[in-house]
Amino acid sequence: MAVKPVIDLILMNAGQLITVAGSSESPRRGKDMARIGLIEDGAVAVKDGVIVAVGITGEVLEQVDIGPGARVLDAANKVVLPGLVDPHTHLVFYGSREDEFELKVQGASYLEILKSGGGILRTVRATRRASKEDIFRSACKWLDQMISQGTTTAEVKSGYGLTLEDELKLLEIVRELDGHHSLDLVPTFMGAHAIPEEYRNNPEDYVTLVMEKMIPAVAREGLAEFCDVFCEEGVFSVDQSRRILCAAKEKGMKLKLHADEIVSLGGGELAAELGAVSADHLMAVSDEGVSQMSQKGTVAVLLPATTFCLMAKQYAPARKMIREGVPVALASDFNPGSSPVNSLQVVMGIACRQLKMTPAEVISAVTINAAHAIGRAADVGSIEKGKKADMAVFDAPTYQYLPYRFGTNLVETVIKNGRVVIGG
Ligand code: IZC
Ligand code: ZN
Repeated sequence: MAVKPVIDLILMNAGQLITVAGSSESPRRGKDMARIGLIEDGAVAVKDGVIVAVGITGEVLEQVDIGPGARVLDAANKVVLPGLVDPHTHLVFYGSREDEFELKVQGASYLEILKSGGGILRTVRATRRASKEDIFRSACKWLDQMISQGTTTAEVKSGYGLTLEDELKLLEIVRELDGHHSLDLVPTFMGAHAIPEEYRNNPEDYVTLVMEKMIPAVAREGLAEFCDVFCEEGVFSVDQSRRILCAAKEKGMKLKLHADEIVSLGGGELAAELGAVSADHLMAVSDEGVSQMSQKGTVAVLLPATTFCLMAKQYAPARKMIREGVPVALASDFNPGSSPVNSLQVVMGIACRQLKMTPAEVISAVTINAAHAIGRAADVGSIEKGKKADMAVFDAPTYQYLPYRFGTNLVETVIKNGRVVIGG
């Protein structure tokens, strides 16, 4: 008889264990987005931070030996999900912009504020002035808030430095945060987040700086896995975005794009053309963009909390994307301007109501598809043997209850790499 693994943690009797298993190779699309692998009376056994058995509690108990001192967690009447994955955040910034929020409530637009030197550029000024320690401390606070709400892996973009030194400083902070905090981070270089004030009259020179100085330095230091560009009217054109992303691709970075957020420029098409891993936002994506993304398997990372915070009318066409086979993921877009929201539970609630995604589709979108959007699907995003033991336990009778009960943190326990980091 095979030797049973001696486990150090078991979570058992779960009312609903949602595994989202079976899609580590490629993201879920179409009707498969609603297949979430529900097990009633479920259990997960963990050894050295890795999942070793998943199934009905009685069956899992037969397959393992519970080691002395092992943690035994009872999840009766609870819903257990894979640790949530947030594939789009801008969390290394300093300061806040609640005064601009007040102006927006009174009718000012996001792009008008940016054009007049506010918005991203204001946060750039505050972030350049701040010390590394201050930015680190502020980001730690955001990460604490995120993990307490069930997020165990997140992508983080630079983009509030906009000089070689400041962009490197922000990516170094991301690296330090990843080592220091239990939440796992995936770094993205986004020097092309805005044209900095000092290049206002010669934006092409800034594009050259990004391509010829910043990207090679970031690649040399191994500070970012992805490169992203804010392709938007008045920010970076489609042509500039293409050139920057091609330079990054040449240096071995994977690609993302802020695409068709406010104005329909063809960002979805560009992301598909370049083989980007994801195109994000897509509120104004064209039919052609959706069709090309479907053909290429580009993940659509939708950010409905941003649409909500911008008080915009037009949400991304999620139903059309799912119908046409585009893999859909969801993210917070956490940033001090267009989305001061770092709770994926809030995003899930908005996604059901405004994108008309079902609770099951939303769960695929914040777990396995989100993991695919940041190249981590082999390790996280589902509860299955061999994957990292990242799980969130919610005080909820059913999985549908999660997006239904909008605005309250329902997380009771979070397990990261097999360790209880929240509750328990
Ligand atoms: O600070 O406004 N959209 N980048 C692109 C942002 C929003 C962040 C910000
Ligand atoms: Zn963004």
